[in-house]
Amino acid sequence: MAVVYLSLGSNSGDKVGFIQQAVKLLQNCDEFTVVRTSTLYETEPWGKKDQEWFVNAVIEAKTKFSAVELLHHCQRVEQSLGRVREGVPRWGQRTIDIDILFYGHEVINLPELTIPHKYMHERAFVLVPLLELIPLFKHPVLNKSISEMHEELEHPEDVFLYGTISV
Ligand code: A4P
Ligand code: MG
Repeated sequence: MAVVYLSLGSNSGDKVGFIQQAVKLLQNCDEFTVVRTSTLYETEPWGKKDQEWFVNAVIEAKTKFSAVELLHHCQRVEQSLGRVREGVPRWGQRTIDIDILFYGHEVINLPELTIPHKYMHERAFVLVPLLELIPLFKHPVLNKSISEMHEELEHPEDVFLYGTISV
């Protein structure tokens, strides 16, 4: 069993509904159990600014999946919620995006999978919800806690409390 942290984001349609459905679908199997969820946040787009605001959350889960199996599990859930990748620019609009932030303390560098997630330390929409769950957890490559990474954000995008996940 590995303890993992996933980032969920949506900026199209019923954003909160997509996040709640994603949480349900993710744990609709024996290999993945949600342990805790952060609250939901309304967040300014990071990266590509000229698009709708996002709703974001982070979940803590236990899984029997390997890291690559977990990526494929997340991608299946994205697909079943109607995520279209073709023709949409990088960092562009999406019904649901599920990123793996941490897989235990492992460091993974594969062509299709980088863990810890390569931009997580630059993103308030990831660090603020993570602060609720694991403020003292240390990034295994940067060797900094979530609190430290949050304090060091230079130009954090706006992040507002939005509500709680109910599944
Ligand atoms: N991939 C590599 N590592 C990982 C990982 N740790 N978790 C690969 C998930 N996927 C990982 O992702 C592209 C490829 O990344 C995948 O095929 C996978 O093999 P994608 O989801 O197809 O494309 P993307 O999401 O458009 O690109 P990318 O670079 O993953 O973007 P991000 O990092 O997901 O960022 N602003 C706010 N406020 N809130 C957001 O949620 N999200 C993004 C997307 C940008 N701005 C945002 C938000
Ligand atoms: Mg992604």
